[in-house]
Amino acid sequence: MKRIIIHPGSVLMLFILFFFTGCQPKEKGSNTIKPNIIIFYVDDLGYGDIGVNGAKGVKTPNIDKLAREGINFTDAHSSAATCTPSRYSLLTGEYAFRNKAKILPGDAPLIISPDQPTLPKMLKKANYKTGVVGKWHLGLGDGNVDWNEEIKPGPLEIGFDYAFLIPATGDRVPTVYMENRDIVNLDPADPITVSYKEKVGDRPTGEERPDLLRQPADLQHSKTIINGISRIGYMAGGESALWKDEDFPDVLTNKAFEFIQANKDNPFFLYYAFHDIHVPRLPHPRFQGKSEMGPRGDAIVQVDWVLGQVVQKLKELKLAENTLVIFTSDNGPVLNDGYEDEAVALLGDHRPGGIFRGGKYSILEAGTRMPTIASWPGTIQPGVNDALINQLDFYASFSGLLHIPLAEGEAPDSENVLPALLGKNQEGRKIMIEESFYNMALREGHWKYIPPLAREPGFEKVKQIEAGDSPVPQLFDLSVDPSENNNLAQQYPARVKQMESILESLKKNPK
Ligand code: NG6
Ligand code: CA
Repeated sequence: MKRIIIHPGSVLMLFILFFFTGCQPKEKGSNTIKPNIIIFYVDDLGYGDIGVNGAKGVKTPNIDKLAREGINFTDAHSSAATCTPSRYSLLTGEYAFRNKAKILPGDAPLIISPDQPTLPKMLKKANYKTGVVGKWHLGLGDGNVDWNEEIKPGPLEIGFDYAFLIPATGDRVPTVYMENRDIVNLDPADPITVSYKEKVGDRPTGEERPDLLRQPADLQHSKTIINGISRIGYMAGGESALWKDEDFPDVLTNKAFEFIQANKDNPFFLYYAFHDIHVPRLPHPRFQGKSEMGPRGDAIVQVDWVLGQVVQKLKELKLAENTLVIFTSDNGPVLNDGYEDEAVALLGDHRPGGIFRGGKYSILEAGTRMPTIASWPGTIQPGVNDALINQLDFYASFSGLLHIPLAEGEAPDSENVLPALLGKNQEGRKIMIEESFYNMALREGHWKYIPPLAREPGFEKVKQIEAGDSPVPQLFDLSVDPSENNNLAQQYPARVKQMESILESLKKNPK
């Protein structure tokens, strides 16, 4: 019998090798660890809407577990207080205002150019497979989209290998799914026509038949009635392709499972963009009544369920320790955003923005300060992190992690905050713009400067959100006044002047 002699040194070497590599996949001949990356992007979820951040009236056990086993960020921001701009920044690493990105109609052209560098394109350089599932709202086509033909440019032209989309939002037509470049289940004999200008086809509108509505809607949302809900925009045809809003969690999560399963043996990036908790809030019947806050709270329960399902799937496939999960939201909370669904009436003592004032559309902190969790079991040390970070920064941080150099001008506003993201320090960025529906503010550490803006009250009147603008300059010290109650502008005129000039120069040029 042959004796195998194992040198004690080689056992040690093996041990060291195992200790440092774990089971993370590595490129041959390189030391780069390539975790799978999943970004869970909730829509309109506020800082205070999750249990770990003080939610009342709704329980979020899966989100809380992710936060306890990962890092809960207290000063992490979306780039803007509305959806399209935030998504634009997340995928390009560029402030949305540089591209004049605003909330888009459902038939708008794609606002990211196929020539532009993007986060998924950068990840593909590191051999990632990239997928997006859920709400898109970045426009599709080049200005005259025909929903019955191949739709492009779209996600596949800007770096995604796979896409299963809600093309715009849940409250905008077309109310159909799109997979890669095609509308799902479309009958060619019943083609889709969409118009944001005039009525097309014979579906009743909310203005004509309010009696058919499950949720009363404002004028803007009173166009085509589909699934008992009137939407923004007109749509004819496509009957066999219509979605049922209540099925979103199951349909989208199954698509995410398929993508994860198909890519379990190579690094993947999944951008899971929830429709929840945006209006219209129509959680699946099994989640109805599961919170004390009506449909808005039940939609949060549904989000929590989806997160739990995907995390469980990662465990089953033995991918959990090799996956960096980020959970966050695109803009602050809103109660009544066009439909009456009891969000205001059933709020109780729940504070959707936590201790922060404002919400969706607003220049106050709750507009962009997002519930944000990063988890990478075995790599990230659990904790709470107060670093100032922005979703813009995922781009440069992941490129740092994967050693993919950025070209000149690529992701121009993105900063590598990887040490904070992985919990190694609490140092984020020093300065940052916060963009609201109307205005732009500057954060410099714990200081916040909001330029004066005189205008008629708009959204806040209807939506019960404080827009936060004022005809006079505002300066807040968030370290002692996180709720932005005490305007210090008169007390610190030099600081106001200095921050005003930093803001103006940053608006003109990145960094
Ligand atoms: C607004 C809609 C609002 C919502 C929002 C987009 C009106 C009056 N309001 O214009 O209901 O759809 O756009 O939300 O039409 S977001 O989260 O996608 O930015
Ligand atoms: Ca949103």
